[in-house]
Amino acid sequence: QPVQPAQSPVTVLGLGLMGTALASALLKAGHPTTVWNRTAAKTGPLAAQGATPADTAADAVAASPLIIVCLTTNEAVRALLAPEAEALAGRTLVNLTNGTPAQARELAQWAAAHGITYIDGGIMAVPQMIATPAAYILYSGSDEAAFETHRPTLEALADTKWVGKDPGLAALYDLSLLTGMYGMALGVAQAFALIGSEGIPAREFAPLLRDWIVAMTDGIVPETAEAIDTDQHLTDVSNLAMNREAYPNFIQAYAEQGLRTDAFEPFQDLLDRAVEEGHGADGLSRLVTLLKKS
Ligand code: FVH
Repeated sequence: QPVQPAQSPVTVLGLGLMGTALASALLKAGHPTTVWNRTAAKTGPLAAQGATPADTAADAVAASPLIIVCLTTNEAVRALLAPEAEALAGRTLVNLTNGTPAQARELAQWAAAHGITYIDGGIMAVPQMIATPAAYILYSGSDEAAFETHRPTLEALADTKWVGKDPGLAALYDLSLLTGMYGMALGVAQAFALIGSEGIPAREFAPLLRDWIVAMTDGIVPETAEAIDTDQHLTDVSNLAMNREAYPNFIQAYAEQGLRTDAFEPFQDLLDRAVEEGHGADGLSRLVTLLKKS
């Protein structure tokens, strides 16, 4: 049976920007919330909201059946929790620290060896979005029933999306989504740098850029997915041979306008390789296969 949110105690380890937002959301949802942070002063504002600060990580772990950890890195998580394995046994550990699939799998193995239920998570939100409808958190782990037990509590943080029983999957989804974001952020930065090279105000250009990116995303994402899943990359829209010929204009324009070109040069290499390997008639979806190492 799912644990009733208002009755379920939770511990939050790590009170950085994100951990503080998580603990605050749990408190607002009525959970008795125990908090611990390496730098103890950060517990103050949460204590004022009703949280119970713990003197040690061990005390914090002992306070709740559900432990949420959100530190800078998984290396820090390992270092913090290794001495607490015995205290964690029989409890559910939800790790919302950003990391790789391999790190999540390794932590899950460590947890299983110590009788700890491990759920990995990827937060698709910034701290200010926590507990708003725009936020969601991806979860994965071998014990789906444990996730279901704690889901009502975790829903206080953000919408929950279960992605599978392999503990590495949440990190895989998380990093894949963030990869799309970083690629877009780089494109947005270069676009503003280019338009700004002639003194055009960013605010004037922003609506055009936004609408263009939204329209392109709406087309490219589903079309690329279809092409990958059917292994049909031929296109009558914008093929790689054409893009290869057009792309030098971009690099040249960046240089002429006084911008750095290095962030965008690798794309030319990719286009060249695609055409040289005989994929000139294919669309941009073909690049996915060229990004694989072998
Ligand atoms: N902030 C964000 O927008 C993103 C959104 C998506 C998810 N990320 C990930 O969340 C993890 C934590 O991020 P954060 O924003 O809370 O980060 P900081 O504010 O820098 O706080 C870091 C906390 O980690 C503690 N800590 C670091 N190293 C150790 C350690 N060796 N032992 C114990 N605690 C450690 C740190 O403690 P202190 O410096 O205050 O003593 C903070 O509590 C992260 O994976 C993001 O990628 C956030």
